[in-house]
Amino acid sequence: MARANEEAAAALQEYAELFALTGGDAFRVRSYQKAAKAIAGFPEDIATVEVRSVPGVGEAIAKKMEEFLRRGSFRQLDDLRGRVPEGVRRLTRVPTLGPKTAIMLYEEFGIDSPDALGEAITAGRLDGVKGLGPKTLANLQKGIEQLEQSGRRVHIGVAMALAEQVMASLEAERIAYAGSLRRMRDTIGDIDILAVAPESIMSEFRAQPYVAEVIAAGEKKTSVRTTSGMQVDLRVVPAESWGAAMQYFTGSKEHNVAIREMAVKKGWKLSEYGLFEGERVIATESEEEIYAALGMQYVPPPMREDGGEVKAALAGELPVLVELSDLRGDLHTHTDLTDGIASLEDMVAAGAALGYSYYAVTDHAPDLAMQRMTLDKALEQRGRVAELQKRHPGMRLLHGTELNIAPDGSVDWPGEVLRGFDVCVASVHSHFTMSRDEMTRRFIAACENPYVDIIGHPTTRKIGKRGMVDADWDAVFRAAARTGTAMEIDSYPDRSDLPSDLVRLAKHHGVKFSIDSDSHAIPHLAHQRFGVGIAQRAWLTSDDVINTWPLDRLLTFLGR
Ligand code: DGT
Ligand code: CA
Ligand code: CA
Ligand code: ZN
Repeated sequence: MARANEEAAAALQEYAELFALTGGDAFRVRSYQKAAKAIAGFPEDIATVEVRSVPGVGEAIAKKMEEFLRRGSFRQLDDLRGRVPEGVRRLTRVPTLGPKTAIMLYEEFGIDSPDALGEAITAGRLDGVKGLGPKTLANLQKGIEQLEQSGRRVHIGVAMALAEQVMASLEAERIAYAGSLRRMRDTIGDIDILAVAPESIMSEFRAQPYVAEVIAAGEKKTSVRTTSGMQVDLRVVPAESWGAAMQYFTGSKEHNVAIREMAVKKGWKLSEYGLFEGERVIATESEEEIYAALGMQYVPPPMREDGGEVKAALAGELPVLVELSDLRGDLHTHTDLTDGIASLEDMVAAGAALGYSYYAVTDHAPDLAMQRMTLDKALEQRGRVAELQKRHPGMRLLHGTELNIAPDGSVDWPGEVLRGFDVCVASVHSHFTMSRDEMTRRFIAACENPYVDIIGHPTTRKIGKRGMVDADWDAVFRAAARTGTAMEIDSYPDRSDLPSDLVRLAKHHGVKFSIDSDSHAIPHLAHQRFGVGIAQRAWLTSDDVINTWPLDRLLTFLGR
């Protein structure tokens, strides 16, 4: 039976420790500690009895506990959590590290993060420190590792779903995500949400069922760890400085540094509250006004990485980025004939509902043995596609396949079979650890196959699971450009493959791209938004992306 006692006692104990840390009266500290022990040891669930009946619990503590039972925290605890230095709070997240030790490490050694603590222990800087024996230090190291594991970056699919859940759970006049998520990075460290809302949004936020732990609670900013382990920062900003706050908290830090320098050159100051000349407000309400006041084009968030965008925006030379609405189709999708879970009919209907001009079905080819594909099955599917085409006169169905690139660069079927497909994606699904030279030759051979149109998920990475294969990408992209083979931007968020830095390199070599969903189920079709984010981070225009092209131009590219 779950009792409220332990949690309430832990909160009171934490409050006692924070109270002591902030120089609180020692007598009261002891009375909080005694009350915490008494609550933990009380035989009945304090949620079902008068808290005042617990020995040692007076009126003031009872009030705090009643508030805790209502909403999982109490005002004085929230205040102290907000007041203790960020570095100390960060340290206290390390399992087995109490606030007393944290503040000692912070004040005497300047250690302000779990990372810094790990380095200090490894370097032996804490050897012989009173209260930190070898066993304690070893436990702290273990705690740091645990914390790192729970705080790892996640792929954008996980982060986006959580951000949308958080925004939907809160009442606000205005609410949006900023940070790396808005810049569409493929991995996200934490989620940054800005809101224009009454102060009560903070307690509403802390009480949400997805909150596992409140890391810091203040009036302007609350940080929580969610049940999935991700950190979410919620900031309440004044309505009139919405644009400035979005600009500041979208980052990247490097982009902001560059922008701030521009402001300083004009004798102005740029902060999260706005662009100012002394007391005079120059721009605060929208990002557009801020960039315009600085004499620049508006810089779309995915470009804000200090990768030349500031100079280009000043010169008025930013490219017009490809957008989701530019996509006219999807060139890599699966059905339940191989490892998809939806039928051909349902997938095609879902594609048509998205208003596509064309849609390619590209089930796996026979060399991926576990899929049990055969030429007969593929040809039978081709017949069904032709039948289905009659039901969807507005959308051209393309019968394709996802081939397997063998170690020598060959694919599943000979040319006379490949010729019968409208589109061939070719991907590496095995032998990931070949040497760089062999892998490079493998990709080049695949590009040189006249029937291979698109190299699927080229690096084969799976975020958090498998790294990229090793290849001389310059050589591969040169071959792709020369042979007219598109590189895929596989939008499936744990792939995000090619990643944006390689897309940028490939574009430099004159390569074209296909932004595909690699769908195995109907909801996956919507993943193309993530692929578009990758493309935008690489400065692609719609001309670079073959599946924004009208059908005729696409068919010419495919050369059938
Ligand atoms: P992440 O969370 O590692 O995926 O990356 P970001 O870019 O979301 O970084 P984060 O969450 O630390 O900070 C959000 C934005 O706040 C960041 O992109 C830029 C802005 N920012 C600007 N200056 C500073 C600063 O001095 N400190 C912090 N923490 N953020 C700043
Ligand atoms: Ca962030
Ligand atoms: Ca953050
Ligand atoms: Zn594949």
